[in-house]
Amino acid sequence: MEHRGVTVWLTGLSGAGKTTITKALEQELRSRNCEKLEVLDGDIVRQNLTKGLGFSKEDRDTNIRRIGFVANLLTRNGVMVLVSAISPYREVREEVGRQIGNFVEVFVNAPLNVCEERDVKGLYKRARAGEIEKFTGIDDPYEPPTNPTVECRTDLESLDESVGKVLGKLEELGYI
Ligand code: GGZ
Repeated sequence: MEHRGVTVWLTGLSGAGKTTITKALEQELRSRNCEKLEVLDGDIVRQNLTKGLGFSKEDRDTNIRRIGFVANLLTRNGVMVLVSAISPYREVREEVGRQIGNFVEVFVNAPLNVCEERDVKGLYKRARAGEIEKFTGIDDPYEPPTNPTVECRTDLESLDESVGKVLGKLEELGYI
């Protein structure tokens, strides 16, 4: 299937479900023969493209701008890019969105207490114990999108429902 380039940007707290939705979306899009597809996951990008950056506002903004730069290059070459990063600051998310243009913002939303209960990697526990500083939601801010293209309430809806919402929006906007 040929499609227009677009960046689908998933933002939300650690443990909200960004990576899970991204993987399911990738699988579904590939099964629909969407071949020009690339995933940029914050966790992995931080091991190479943005290696060495920490979690100060400045470093997080640099992380997001670099991811945005690469996503923009890919998008304008007709690639569908799935970005998964906490991206806690509204201003830089919006800046990157304006640059890319073909930009779908997905707010992966689960309340902090739910993310903390899930604590898939045990990071919240470590943050509460003071072993990790500047942990988003604990002692560092998260600014929710004011007008996301799609909102997935992962505490209230199933994975299939969340993925279906994003796919539905991509269809509605003519990207797939
Ligand atoms: C938030 C942190 C932190 C702090 C390490 N705050 O859920 P994860 O574990 O697998 O993914 C998180 C990842 C955050 O990287 P991002 O590139 O998405 O962040 S940002 O967009 O804000 O630049 C989390 C882990 O790294 N992690 N320390 N202090 N998340």
